[in-house]
Amino acid sequence: MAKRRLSQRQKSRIQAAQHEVSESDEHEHGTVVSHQGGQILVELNSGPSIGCKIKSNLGNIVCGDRVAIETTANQGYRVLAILPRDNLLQRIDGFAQVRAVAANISQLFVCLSVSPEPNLFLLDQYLLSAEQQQVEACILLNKIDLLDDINDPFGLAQIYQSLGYRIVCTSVKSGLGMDQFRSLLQGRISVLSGVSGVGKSSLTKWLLPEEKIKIAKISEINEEGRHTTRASHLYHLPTGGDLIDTPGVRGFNPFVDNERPLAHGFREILEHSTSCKFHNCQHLNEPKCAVIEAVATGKIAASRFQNYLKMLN
Ligand SMILES: Nc1nc2c(ncn2[C@@H]2O[C@H](COP(=O)(O)OP(=O)(O)OP(=O)(O)O)[C@@H](O)[C@H]2O)c(=O)[nH]1
Ligand SMILES: [Mg+2]
Ligand SMILES: [Zn+2]
Repeated sequence: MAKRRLSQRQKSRIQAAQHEVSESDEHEHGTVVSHQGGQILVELNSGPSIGCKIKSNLGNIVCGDRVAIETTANQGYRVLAILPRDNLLQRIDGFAQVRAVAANISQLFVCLSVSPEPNLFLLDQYLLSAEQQQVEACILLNKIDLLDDINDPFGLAQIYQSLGYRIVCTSVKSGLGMDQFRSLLQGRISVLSGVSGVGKSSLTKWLLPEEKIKIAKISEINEEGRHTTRASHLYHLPTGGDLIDTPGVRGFNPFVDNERPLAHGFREILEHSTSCKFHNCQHLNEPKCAVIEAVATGKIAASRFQNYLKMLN
């Protein structure tokens, strides 16, 4: 208990110090455009990009973070503080540690592809994160050149369009849907996320042919990507807007804000839950549960409800 109190106190002290730095005019400000190992690349508001070290105790720093910088004694640069964030996408890694994915974003593209095939549980995990952080989410299905029939592939439109999510189908190969994709990026800070091999870097490279961006074939044995992109990178687009390409994930275990019920990450469950008998209904097996009723009558897609239950566990 004593240990926890101390660490809380330390935390507030660090936050107060950071707040002081971010309010002061003494330090230059910039945006993190990449982070690899202990080094981050910061684009200063005054123009140039500089490599920076990070002051200890700052916690996770990610692409999109706005930071305050100081010059060190040996003419290097160091991040002193992270400026207040509009939002922060976070996941829990395999070691139960909270990992930041990107900060201050306006749009999350959950990237799926024809091969590897879409994983709807992963999609719902991303959508939950976006709902919790109040970030607009868009579902992108890439590699549609591999499909014979492009009429509602994988039944995505049937489930997700009616919930109000935009679905964009693209092919980097044939160019289909790419103009729509580009127009959605204008004036926004967008993130491309999803499993390895769906084509996140290919989409980025299509927009920025001059950039050195690594792309690699998926494995012929298991049709999985090869985790080609190792670190996130924020790019400025010539047509306006910024785009963050991220490394492919195996899974995305979202960091859930315990203050809010999980149903807040599922639009239709949240909507129906207002008619449940109990205000704290978890929609498991409570009597007069409007959510369970809506699943039974097909108003809520069974896969969405299954994924909700899976996450609740
Ligand atoms: N047929 C087809 N293949 C594509 C398309 N887009 C990308 N690919 C291929 O998919 C493979 C993986 O592409 P990447 O862009 O490296 O995938 P990624 O999502 O960035 O993968 P990670 O960096 O590992 O997360 C490459 O062989 C690409 O050429 C497409 O629209 N159609
Ligand atoms: Mg990549
Ligand atoms: Zn209920």
